[in-house]
Amino acid sequence: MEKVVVGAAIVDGAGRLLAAQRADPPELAGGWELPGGKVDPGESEHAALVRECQEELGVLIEVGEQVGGDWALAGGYVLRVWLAVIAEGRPEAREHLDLRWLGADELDDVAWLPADLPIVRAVQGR
Ligand code: 9L3
Ligand code: MG
Repeated sequence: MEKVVVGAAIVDGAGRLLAAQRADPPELAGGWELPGGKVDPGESEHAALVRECQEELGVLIEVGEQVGGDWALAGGYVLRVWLAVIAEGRPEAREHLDLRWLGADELDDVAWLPADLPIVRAVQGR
C-alpha cells in the first residue's frame, strides 16, 4: 500500500506562509513543518488534507495547486504538498507547539524539518 503524508502550504493574502512547530515525536519535536498528516485507508488525499488542517489548526482550507511531486520522507513515506488558503477560521496550535506566519524574507527564521526545507524553497520560488 502507498504510504502517503499530505501537507498544506497555507498562504495568506499578504503572501505569508504558515509554519507549524511539531510537538512530537521526540526526534522531530521543535522542528517546523507544513501542517498535515497521514492519509487514512480509503480516504482521498484532498479529504485528508482538509481533515488534518481542521484537526491540527481548527481551520477550513481551500486547496489549490500541488507543489512539486513526491517528496521523500523517512520510513518509506512520501509527502505530497498543496498550496492552500484559509476559507474559514483562524489557525490555532491544537497539536503543534507554536504557529508562525512567515513573510517571504522570514522563511529562514525557523528550523524547518529537513524533509520540509526543499518544499519551502519550492513554495518560495512561486
Ligand atoms: N512529516 C513531515 N513533514 C510534514 C508532515 C505533515 C509530516 N510537513 C512527517 C512527520 C511524521 C510523518 O510525516 O514522521 C507523519 O506525520 P504526522 O501524521 O505525524 O503529522
Ligand atoms: Mg500532522
